Parts: sequence; C-alpha cells; structure tokens
Amino acid sequence: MTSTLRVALVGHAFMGRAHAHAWRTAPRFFDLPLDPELTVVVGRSPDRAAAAAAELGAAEWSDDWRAVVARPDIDLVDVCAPGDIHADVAIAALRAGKHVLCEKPLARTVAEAERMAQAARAAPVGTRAMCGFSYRRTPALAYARRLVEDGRIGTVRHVRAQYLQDWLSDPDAPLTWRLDKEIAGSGALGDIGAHSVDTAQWLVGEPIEAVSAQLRTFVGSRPVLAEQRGLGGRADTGAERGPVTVDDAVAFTASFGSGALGVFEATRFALGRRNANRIEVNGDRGSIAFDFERMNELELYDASDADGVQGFRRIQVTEPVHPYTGNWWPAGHGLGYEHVFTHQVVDLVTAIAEGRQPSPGFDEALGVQRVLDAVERSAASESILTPVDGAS
Ligand code: SOE
Repeated sequence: MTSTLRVALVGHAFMGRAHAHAWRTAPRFFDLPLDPELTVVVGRSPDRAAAAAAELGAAEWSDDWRAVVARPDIDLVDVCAPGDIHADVAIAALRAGKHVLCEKPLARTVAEAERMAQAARAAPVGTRAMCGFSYRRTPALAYARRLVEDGRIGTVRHVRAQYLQDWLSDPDAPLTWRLDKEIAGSGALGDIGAHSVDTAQWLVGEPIEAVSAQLRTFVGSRPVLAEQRGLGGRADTGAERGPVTVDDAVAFTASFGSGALGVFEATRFALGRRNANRIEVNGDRGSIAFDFERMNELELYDASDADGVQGFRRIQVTEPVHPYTGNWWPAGHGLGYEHVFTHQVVDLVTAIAEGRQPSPGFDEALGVQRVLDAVERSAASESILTPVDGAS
C-alpha cells in the first residue's frame, strides 16, 4: 500500500491555489510512490483560511503556522506565503524534520537564504528541501534542457532571457506586498527575474559569475491597497499613496562560467506582455527559443540542416516522447500554467520516496539569490554607467 504524505500549505492566495491544485491533481494523473494529501491550509485570517481550505479541498485550516509545523502527522510544509515569512517557516519545518517546498525567490536576502540552506543541510537525514522554480517543469523547457545536454546546439555562446509582464503599467494600480522591499526583498528582479536566472543557469548547466545591471522604479508611489485580488487588487477612491520600495524593472548583462554572454530583462511594464517568460540560447551548432505565452512550443534551429531548408522549426512539445506530456492528453492537445506545478509535485514526491535530493534544492536557490544580490550591488554602484559623450 502506498504511504500517505501529509501536506500543510502555508499561504492560499495565487501561488497557494496553484500548489493546492497540484497536490490534488498529481496523484490522479501520475503513478506516484507516495500518496500526497492536502491536509491543512494555513493563513493569517481564520475566515479566509477556512474558506480556502473548503475551496481547495483540505480537511482542516489553521491561522497558526507554528502549531501546524509542530504537528507530528504533517510530513511536508509547502511555503506559498509572501517572502517575509519564508525563512521562519522553512527553518522551523526543517528543524522539525518536515520536507519543505518553498516558493521563489527563496528569501529576501543572501543572509536569509544562507540560513535556510544551512537548515536544509542540518535537517534530519532524509529530510528534503526544494525551491519552487516551477518553470523548469514546463515540458518545452525540460525538453530544451535535454537538447542542450545532448549537445544538439553545441557550445553555448549567448543566453537571452526576458521576463515581461504588464500588470503594474497603470500608475494607480494599488500597492500590494510585491512592491514592498520589507516583504518581497526586491521587485521584478526577485519575483520574475529570479525565474530567468534559474532557468538560464539550469538550461546551460553553468553558473553566472558576473553581472552589470540597471534597476528602475518608474512609479514611486501607489494608492494603498484595500483588497488584494490575484496579483493586484482594489484601492479605495482617493486612497492615500504609499511608497514603492522595490524595482519595477531590471536589465543586466551576465558572464557565465563557460564564457557565454547573457542578456537579461525583467519588467512589469511591458504593455501587452502578460506573462512572456522567454529564453533564447545560441550555440555553435544551433539555437533554441521559448516563450511561455506559447508554452507548448519550442523553436529549434539546427545549423546542420541542408541549405535551402534552414530556419527555426516549431516543435509542438506535446508528444508522448516529451517530458511529462505522456501522462496527459493525446499529442497536440496542450498543457497550461497549472501543469508545471503538478510536475513539480511529481518530481518532489518521487525524489522524497527514492531518497534523493530534489532539484533545485536550497543550495541551488541560494546560488540564484547570490546572482540577484550581485545585480542589486551592480545597479547601486556609481561606476557601471559610462556617460555617452555629448549627452546632457
Ligand atoms: C507575479 O509576477 C508572478 O505570479 C510570479 O510571482 C510567479 O512566480 C510567476 O510564475 C507569474 O508571475
């Protein structure tokens, strides 16, 4: 009989809902070595936590994460709350011998991420910690990695990653927690740029070793939030404005250990681009290109194609030979955003059952945090911008 893996979900907004869906769906579509059960949903407000537990299919709710983490019947703590409690919850859970899945970015600062990584290393034998860089589990990106690993595009020269959203373009969009440095750590950089950094390092199999960056905050104050809805929410008419303390956008160049050159951009001001998480990698034998807004497709250019038929081919990554897809629908029927979280659960549960460290673990996520930190230090440094002669 398959043993049960009892899950406590801390946080039940956008990410919590995506994770809850994944915990419930994974065992229905994949043959898992452990049977996950969404046991309890934890939130700050009792009313909202109770409603979320009922909606998401958990038997219990709680407004006290410390009590839940101490419960002997909980096997795994899934941290989907805002960044300011990632470290406290994850460290307490690891010390209590619970497996942890923690949303990205792992922490607000490198110091916090170091404490979390240390707690993961010191946890009782067999306790696993993973960070939710969920896009790795997009079939097209997982397949792209296979192609890069197999040498299909040769030696990587360029990595071009953009993560473009537009939900903050309206200067009167309210001040949500993602705009507060104390809670989120950083803005577009940590929220979405972190995905690009993780995807790039994982795809290429090389760490970023140096960066040169600029950060921008276009809208310095916003109306105080009255009610959170999805990523944004509602502000009352005439609401007072509070300061935005994070970046709205970031651009940076990067050097990979192999000598490959990276160009990165992350913004929430790219009007019309709702969730364009894109990456292109050029090697000396070919190129690959991906855009999450067309998540079921991968573009491949193979320089060995015959003259006259060269060009990017569009692969529909929906065939049974592709990663994860065989467990879903017939070829060509496609997957959505929620499926990447389901695949994340599949990989985590399988690693736990097989006694392996799931990837990305907290040490890998700490590596991403160090890149984010280098970007912030670079942008803060006076010396990175060389004035153009004649510019006023
Ligand atoms: C908001 O920008 C956000 O929800 C991120 O926090 C997620 O990580 C990303 O998947 C979608 O956008």
